Amino acid sequence: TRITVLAGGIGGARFTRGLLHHLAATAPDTAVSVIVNTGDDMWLDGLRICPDLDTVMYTLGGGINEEQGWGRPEETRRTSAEIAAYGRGWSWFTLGDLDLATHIVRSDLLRGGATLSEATDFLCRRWQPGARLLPMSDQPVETQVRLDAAIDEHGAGDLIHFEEWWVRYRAQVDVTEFVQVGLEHAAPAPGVLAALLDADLVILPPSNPVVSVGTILAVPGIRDALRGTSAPVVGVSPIIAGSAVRGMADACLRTIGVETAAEAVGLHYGSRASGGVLDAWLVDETDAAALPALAAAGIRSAAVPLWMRDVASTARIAADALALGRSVG
Ligand code: GDP
Ligand code: FO1
Ligand code: CA
Repeated sequence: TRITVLAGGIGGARFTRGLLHHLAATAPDTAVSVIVNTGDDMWLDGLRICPDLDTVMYTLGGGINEEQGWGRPEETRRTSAEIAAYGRGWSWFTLGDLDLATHIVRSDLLRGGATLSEATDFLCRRWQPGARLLPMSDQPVETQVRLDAAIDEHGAGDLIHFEEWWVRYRAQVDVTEFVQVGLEHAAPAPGVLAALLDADLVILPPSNPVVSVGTILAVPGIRDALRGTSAPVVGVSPIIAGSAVRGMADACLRTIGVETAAEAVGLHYGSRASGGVLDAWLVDETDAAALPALAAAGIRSAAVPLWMRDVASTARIAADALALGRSVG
């Protein structure tokens, strides 16, 4: 059996860890591929940083800083502080000293001519994540946000990197749009389309629907492959009881005019029968009132607990997503 997941950072990584845990106990010969958002990637201090790829790799490989959700446990910020002392880098974006080794190795490989897919495979040889990690594209695609008003050294209407808006401004300043710079030169990375077309089940985990899954779907060819696959496509809501749970996804949804609600996000993805990408949508038990509207839109749904409290509770969510997938497939 082949299962493919479209993931951002923390939400996608934690869901996939639960999925692998569930599969290890029930269907150990299942092959899982994870197509990962690379729109958050950037060059910083001469290094290629891939936040979502690294979060997925460390989470699945047992090397994640659990409290923080990204980076490695017990890192020091000494190197970051030294770079800041030179007045270089982004003082508000910290690269831990252990994480820096990953960026150094990846950047070395890229400068030597490797593709991002090849560099990712190389890093995964150490971390053994238990799933195949596929960057959405080997070409750089950068998510930028357009500022509504001037702030610091930026003017109204300027585009800044998504991570600057997210980390420096905590998504607390208004933006008018998200722009994926480089999309027109981007193609799905090797293996991405096959992972969608040859899958037995495709899962949209509880990742940010705008800047994680939305960015992956924007890569030319990916949305069509998802719409065209014979596999059922099941989504898991990243919104519980009108809240984005962890992080500021509500600010992203507001910007694109979608309410922060499980029902609204499900309808935003839409049913495959009517131009969207979903066959089924798993919502939290507290969002059961969304079921009739989803059914009316042609999306099969079910309401179960969706808090990823630990690996065991997350494995249960993955089992429920698989069951919902089987019910449409
Ligand atoms: P990022 O790249 O680190 O922001 O990670 P993702 O895009 O993969 O996922 C972030 C999203 O995960 C957040 O916006 C939340 O909506 C969602 N999320 C986080 N924790 C939970 C949880 O316990 N349950 C559910 N259902 N969603 C969650
Ligand atoms: N998130 C922060 O809030 N502050 C940071 O300083 C920060 C550094 C960082 C370094 C490497 C990495 O892989 C991730 C990092 N993150 C940091 C997390 C992160 O980039 C974002 O939370 C997500 O990409 C948002 O989608
Ligand atoms: Ca991210």
